[in-house]
Amino acid sequence: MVACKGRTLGFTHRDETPTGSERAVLVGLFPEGTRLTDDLLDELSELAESAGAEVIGRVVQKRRTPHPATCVGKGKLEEIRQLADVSDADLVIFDVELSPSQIREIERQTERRVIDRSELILDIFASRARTAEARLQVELAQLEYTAPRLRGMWTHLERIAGAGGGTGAGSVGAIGTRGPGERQIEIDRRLVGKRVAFLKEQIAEIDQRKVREARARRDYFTAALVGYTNAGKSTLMNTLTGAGTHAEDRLFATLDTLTRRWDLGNGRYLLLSDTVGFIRDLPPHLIASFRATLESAIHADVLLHVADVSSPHVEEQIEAVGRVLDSLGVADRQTLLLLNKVDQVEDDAFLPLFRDAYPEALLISARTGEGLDGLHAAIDELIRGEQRNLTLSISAGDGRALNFLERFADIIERRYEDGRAILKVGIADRVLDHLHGISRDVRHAE
Ligand SMILES: Nc1nc2c(ncn2[C@@H]2O[C@H](COP(=O)(O)OP(=O)(O)OP(=O)(O)O)[C@@H](O)[C@H]2O)c(=O)[nH]1
Ligand SMILES: [Mg+2]
Repeated sequence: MVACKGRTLGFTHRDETPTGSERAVLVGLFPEGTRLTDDLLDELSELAESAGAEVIGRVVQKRRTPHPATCVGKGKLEEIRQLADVSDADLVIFDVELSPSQIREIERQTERRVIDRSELILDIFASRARTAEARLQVELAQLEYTAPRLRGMWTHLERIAGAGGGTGAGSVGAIGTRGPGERQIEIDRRLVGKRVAFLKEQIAEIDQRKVREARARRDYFTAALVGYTNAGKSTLMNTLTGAGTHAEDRLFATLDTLTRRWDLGNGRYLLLSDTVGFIRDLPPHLIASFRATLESAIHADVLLHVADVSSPHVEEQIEAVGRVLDSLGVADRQTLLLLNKVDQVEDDAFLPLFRDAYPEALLISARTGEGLDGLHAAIDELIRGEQRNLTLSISAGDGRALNFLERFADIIERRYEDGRAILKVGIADRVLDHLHGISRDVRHAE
């Protein structure tokens, strides 16, 4: 509940009024035929709580297509309004994306502030961003997503405030005191435009730095942890590298990338990066502006896709992560699926089912260490790859290249001629590529 203390949920740019925790009604829209079970809005509820809201009610509707003006139908909207009235709610959170005009209309009819799932996620990111880089990226995503919604918000909220509408703290009062009106909106729009341009410049600079850093790492193999939020990526990072990074049982515990050396225990090591978790329907603006943070994942040789096998939604989560990887353009990257938290699976009968469904996956526990020997072996094999025999000639003084070769290729024969090492090796194409990146003076010999 402390996450958004001092800020108003989802309204970093619309309303800066400090409030305590806000009382929220959750609304979900599901296709006809969906079985209405209690857990339908569980993830949204966790997100809302992560952002510091108190969830006081849930409303679901089955509809084939969203109502163009209000997303849910008229009767549902009235139900939401009544529920918000009796439970003294400040806020209505929709599990789907709403257009600016839908937000405006729903707010008018419910007399409550309304945010959608994307705004909620952006808000959580805003409250968690620690590094300067993450802050810039979140701010840009927020401005791009929220700015188009500003005009409607202010004009009609002014009307609500004028009519004495609205209820909870910070819902409309502060917006009224900000003096919205056409002129104010125009000024703010110009400021938003300027700020967006400035942020883009700053982020471009960071991008360039990241590319330089990635180049500097070329003589390492890199692996990146990716996966649904709360799957156990940071915990695995800690277990594998002793990184001491922050792991916690809440959504989006990690926002910044951390890279550490990961020893495979046979003289070989690689660099492992932990990064932000994914979630279904991650706002596209957020993916776009987080590209730099995700750069280490985008350029990694191997992706370790961590999934929480103890979650009843593990299959959907694996698919959602697949979609994000797709949108990042890395869907065909070499990926190892890790079904984590096996220690938490209560019914052992499930495990063979997972083995069948994901035959390539490894069952592991980042907490107990179960299955990690298998992970080491699998990574070692992946990195060294499919080998072919070649003869290479390298300057005998090139310690960096020779060391690398000893680690990641099999040296079959070695002799020295005229200050050069002539090596017959079993080597994978990828290792050879890296070797050329490390040294310009690697020659193919007979
Ligand atoms: N029982 C069990 N719990 C685990 C395991 N791995 C992680 N957890 C718990 O799951 C929760 C989330 O772990 P994190 O490592 O923070 O997850 P993450 O994937 O980094 O999450 P984000 O940073 O939010 O994307 C924590 O409470 C961990 O202690 C495991 O193997 N077994
Ligand atoms: Mg994490």
